[in-house]
Amino acid sequence: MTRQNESPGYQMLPRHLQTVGGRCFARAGFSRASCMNGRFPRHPWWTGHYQPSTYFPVNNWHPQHISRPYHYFGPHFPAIPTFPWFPPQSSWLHISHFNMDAKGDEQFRKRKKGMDDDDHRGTPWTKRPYPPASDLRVPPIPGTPEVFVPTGPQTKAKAAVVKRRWEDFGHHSQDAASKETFDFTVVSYNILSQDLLEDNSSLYSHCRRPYLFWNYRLPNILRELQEMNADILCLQEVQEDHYQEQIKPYLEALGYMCAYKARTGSKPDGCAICFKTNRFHLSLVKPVEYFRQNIALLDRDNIGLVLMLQPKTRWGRDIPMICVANTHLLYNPRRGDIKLTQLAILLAEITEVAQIQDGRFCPIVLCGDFNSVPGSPLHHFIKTGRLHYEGMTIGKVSGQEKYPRGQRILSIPIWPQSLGINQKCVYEPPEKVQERPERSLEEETKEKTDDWTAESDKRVESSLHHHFSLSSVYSHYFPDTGMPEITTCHSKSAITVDYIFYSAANNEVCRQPGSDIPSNGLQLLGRLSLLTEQDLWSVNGLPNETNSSDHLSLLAKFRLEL
Ligand code: KL2
Repeated sequence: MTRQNESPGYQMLPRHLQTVGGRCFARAGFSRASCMNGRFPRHPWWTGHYQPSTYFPVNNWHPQHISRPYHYFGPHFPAIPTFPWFPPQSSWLHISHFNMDAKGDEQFRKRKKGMDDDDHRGTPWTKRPYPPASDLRVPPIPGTPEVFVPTGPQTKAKAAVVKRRWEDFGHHSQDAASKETFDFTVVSYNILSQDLLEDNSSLYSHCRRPYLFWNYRLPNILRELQEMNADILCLQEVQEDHYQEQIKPYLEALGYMCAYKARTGSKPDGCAICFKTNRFHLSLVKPVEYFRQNIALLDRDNIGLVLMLQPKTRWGRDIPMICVANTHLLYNPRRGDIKLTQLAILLAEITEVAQIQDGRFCPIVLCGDFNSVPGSPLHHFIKTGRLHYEGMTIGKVSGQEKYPRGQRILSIPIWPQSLGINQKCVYEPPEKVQERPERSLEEETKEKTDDWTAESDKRVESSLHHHFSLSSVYSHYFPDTGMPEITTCHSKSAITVDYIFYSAANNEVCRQPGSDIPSNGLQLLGRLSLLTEQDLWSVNGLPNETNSSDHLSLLAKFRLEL
């Protein structure tokens, strides 16, 4: 049997792609493994993994040569054009008409159909080839800490820029100058995994094709990380092979130690937390999986990662630890029930490691892509520590959609007791869980019909709580114009979904009631400003020539009083 016969999806491809090979376009019945092995080339050129071509010297290279599938070049043209490892150059700006062509651009076509299937457990992912880390030629890093975004007409040789400003709040804390303090910076950045980019190519139809290749994006991402020079990096959508072979070695050379948690299931990306070894000792690594074999609700492969870090100071006395958590919650806009449960698991895990004494917690920094917008019930829950969800539809939880499609009402409770996590997002001792055998919703409702306390009971039961007092580094709207801040921008949306939450020093909740013990919270000293949607479209949205993810990086500076 031929491969064409094995896959109905494959037969649907245009003739040239049936023989050229490359990515698997139909996940069902046509695994990546079978796609990448056998007679299919190990280096599909359009994924950005290039074999050097003897016909096509680097200095004659022109981006237009890779703007079309190679069969357009005719039979005498080299089969695999060269796409060398080289830094972004302004000379690239003379490229014309690099927008992706919808018709015939089959190599970037979405491989699987069905809306929101961001997390279906599919066929195993097969590692694709890539140049080794030693081949990386990252452009020299200019001394300026500013991050630039180019703008202006595509044909101009010199790009205009939209600057992201450093917003300094340090003046609030001048009295702290006399105290012993520990200042540190944190980045949260969804770097857009190449695999997801190719899976969801329709989101990037506004982009010039060369900017979507991994070999182009990687040096930009690494340069941006190096420029920000943060003490802690919380990265999402880090593809495992890119992490192991390129990102981790590069960051280690910059003085970071890195921890990584891959998604469960078939998607090849995960979350990383990297920290400067001259600033912190690593005390604990806690990978968090949201998938549970026996709980139908938790059938998705998202993950989180929690680190306990001990600041290194010259005083060398007992310094409070810092808990750093990073996650990428489920994308599916309709499944707020799953998102809330994933968040509850992460909060329960943080509670386990961040509790110090008397119910107090060490300072917490919670970063990530929460796939929920500011003001949504999920965001409200993180910030206020409570959520009354009775009668709320699952599609409303994340606020991603103006007209939410998930119409089912959140069940009470949202997750089954067998998860072992109570409504305060804390792991419950197993005895407690056993004491209260699981009842069906009908049973519970029937029991309570005649009970005069039923209503107030229901209100308590349909409320979520958590013990942390978290503030958001960003305010989500520009105070002068009221325009929303944007953290992710592509063809289908421009919204905030990324956050850095932290235990704020001025929050009384961080303090034991009536106690003189210092609050142990963090003071926000500054942040790198975000942009409006208009700013981003003025530079062709994301990713673009300079910013190589569909998210912006978030950067904050904190102070810990010792
Ligand atoms: O919005 V994201 O992009 O936080 O950057 O998180 C998810 C989405 C990521 C991981 O699942 O993949 C993207 N439509 C739009 N984006 C999608 C879709 C989809 N159907 N599926 C996955 N993603």
